[in-house]
Amino acid sequence: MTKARPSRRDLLRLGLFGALGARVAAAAEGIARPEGLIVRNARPLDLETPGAALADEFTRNDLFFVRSHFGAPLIDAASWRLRIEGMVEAPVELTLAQLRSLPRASAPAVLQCAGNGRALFKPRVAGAQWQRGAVGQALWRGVRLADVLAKAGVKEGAHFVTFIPGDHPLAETVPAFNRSIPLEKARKDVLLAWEMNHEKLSPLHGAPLRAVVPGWAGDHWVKWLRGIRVEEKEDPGFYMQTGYKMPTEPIAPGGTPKQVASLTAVPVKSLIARPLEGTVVRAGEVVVQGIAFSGAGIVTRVELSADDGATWQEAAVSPSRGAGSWQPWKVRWRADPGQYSLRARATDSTGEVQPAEPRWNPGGYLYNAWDAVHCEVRS
Ligand SMILES: Nc1nc2c(c(=O)[nH]1)N[C@H]1C(S)=C(S)[C@@H](COP(=O)(O)O)O[C@H]1N2
Ligand SMILES: [Mo]
Repeated sequence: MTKARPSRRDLLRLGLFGALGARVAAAAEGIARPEGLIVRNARPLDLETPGAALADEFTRNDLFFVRSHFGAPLIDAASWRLRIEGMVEAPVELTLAQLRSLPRASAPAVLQCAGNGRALFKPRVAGAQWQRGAVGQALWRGVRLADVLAKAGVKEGAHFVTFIPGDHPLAETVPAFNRSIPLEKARKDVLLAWEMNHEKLSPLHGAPLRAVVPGWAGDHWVKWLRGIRVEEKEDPGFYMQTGYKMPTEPIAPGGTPKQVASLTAVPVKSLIARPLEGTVVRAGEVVVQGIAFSGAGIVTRVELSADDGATWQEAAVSPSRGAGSWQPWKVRWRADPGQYSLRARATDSTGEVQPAEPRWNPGGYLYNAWDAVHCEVRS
């Protein structure tokens, strides 16, 4: 049977529905799915960056991991507004053009999903089974949240800002992805970005505007922003009160925490980008390289072990490009023929060292045990 007129569903698929009005919810099916990414979930769309892309200082936009709870909404940028409300002197609504008239700001920053590495926890933890690639670095460009807040004037007694998202839960009983950060962090280095690696932000990554929260896990980087609410307390909804919590004390794998706290900065972590997992390399001098980052400071040291941590070799680490960015590292490894498990561990400026074992937690968050890549060396 042929249909005379396209249905709403057809329009969504063609990506045309956004033109019919602002704030229209749509499934991600209306937006072309980038190729070359590993599909961890089809609905909602969770796509992982392949290991090979971790060798780039800036992750290509088309290889940048995607995580969304409800799918990307299609938003008409022309009628879109950002509303600043709550504990402010005067609520304001800003168009993209008005935002662009503020002083521009940009920053290289690592976006890592809180659940990156979840698949590596034992016992297994429920949730998207990310391995190593729910992470990437981009050059983000937009305006400082501090400047936007100043436009509305923050009132005395405010302590948090809540990002109000434009994506829609699939059922009314499902809470929206409201996320709060302390006002102090909001004013320090948070950006509202419309550009990623010199390209217009794509619908999957939060167009027209997203939060960039350097050093903090991806759950704070709210996409498809529609409002900023200044508040005394953090948002009372599910995603602040129940989701994204970590035990305050270490617990045994499989255990139940006594007390939990909200996630903030990502702990120090290094990843090996070359050689690639499962490859064969030539004996002799092998270049091992990767990236390392820490939300708490800068990376001061990266070491490589080819004998499960018995001995370590110092890598050359590139200087930091700023808070929340990642630092490439490289080391020449003298390799004899054999099977190897290469391990990397980083240390940051606060003295934190990547641990041998992950800190198991029921959400499977913030995995940062020594990275591992297996390779065979042949003469
Ligand atoms: N509005 C909205 N923002 C969101 C999410 C979401 O589901 N809805 N997911 C968050 C999570 S958990 C992560 S890890 C990052 C992923 O950003 P990316 O898809 O650009 O990589 O977006 C965050 N921002
Ligand atoms: Mo995430």
